[in-house]
Amino acid sequence: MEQTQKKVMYSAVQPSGNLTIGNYIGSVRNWVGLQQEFTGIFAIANMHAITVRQSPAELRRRTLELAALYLACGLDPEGCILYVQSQVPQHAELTWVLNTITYVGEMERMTQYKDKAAKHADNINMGLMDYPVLMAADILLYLTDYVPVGADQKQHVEIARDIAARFNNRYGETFRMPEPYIMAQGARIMSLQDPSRKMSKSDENPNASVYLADDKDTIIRKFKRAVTDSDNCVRAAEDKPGITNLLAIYCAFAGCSLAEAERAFEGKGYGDFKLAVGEAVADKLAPVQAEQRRLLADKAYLNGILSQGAERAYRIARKTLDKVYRKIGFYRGE
Ligand code: ATP
Ligand code: LTN
Repeated sequence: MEQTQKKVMYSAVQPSGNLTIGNYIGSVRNWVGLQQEFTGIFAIANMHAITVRQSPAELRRRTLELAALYLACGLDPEGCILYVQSQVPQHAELTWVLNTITYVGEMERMTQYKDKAAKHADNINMGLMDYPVLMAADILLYLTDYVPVGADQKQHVEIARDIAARFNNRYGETFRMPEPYIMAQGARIMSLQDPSRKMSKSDENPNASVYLADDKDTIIRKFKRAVTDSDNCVRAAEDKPGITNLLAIYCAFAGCSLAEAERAFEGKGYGDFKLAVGEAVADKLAPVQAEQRRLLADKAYLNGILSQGAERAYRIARKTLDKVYRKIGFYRGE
């Protein structure tokens, strides 16, 4: 490990589409807030992304865009390690070992696997089923303490814990037990068109998600069209999932509590409220978008950050994998 007393937080996002405000609120924004307290290691999970079909040119472009976005959101490349998953070969190597202590039945029960298998019925590949094992390898290689993710990823962090415990039991203490780190607010932002489903970057309906790259007019239009109930009262409630979701988004972007937001919109109708949500989101995103554009114009800088990140990640990952190979009895020469 690098010389530090701080606990390690590890997370990643797949470069599988345009990032939504769900990804931002549920993950990247929280990493930025936690980077002083923890040693942060953040990957661009391109090996996970190819478990569904990707266009190679787009995958390559999105990888750099995501790196620029991590930086534009405020991750400090000196304090944190930012790297591309496929550049550290230990991820694939540890996955193979962990595969041998993971059961097919466990993987078949994973919610995300079931959802994605239903959605991509023509491409239920081994990688899609193995996705959680690769994610466990990511987390365990870096002796991670905390994994800040949105609520949908909790099950995957739990299976990583099960796999770690199983390995430690069988071969002796090797991995640290990671814990999911899920924020009380904004861990599950819902689709604007169907508030019973999570907002997702791979939704076919562009009006369901607000993308970090959307301009102000588009953002305002999408919120205006968001599906809500018709009682015209801005208040969070179980039977008002649309408005409850918009309130969560508003609080995350305006930086206020639910009670404050409800008070601010007392007596106001949905039209005013939706406009305010759109404005709060657009105003927060504008500087991030400008910074991302600026960074993308400087490819040499971005490549430098990622190659330095890959080297730092490699040094940690190699140590862990060496230990694993030793424990399981792999021949290592003399
Ligand atoms: P895809 O649709 O391609 O599966 P996704 O939008 O679900 O992608 P991921 O790359 O799987 O995004 O997730 C990146 C991070 O964003 C994870 O930490 C995940 O928990 C979080 N996240 C994704 N969607 C939401 C959401 N709607 N609300 C809060 N957090 C989210
Ligand atoms: N599966 C995650 C992305 C991911 C991840 C990780 C998150 C890949 N490896 C390790 C945390 C830790 C997702 O967000 N869909």
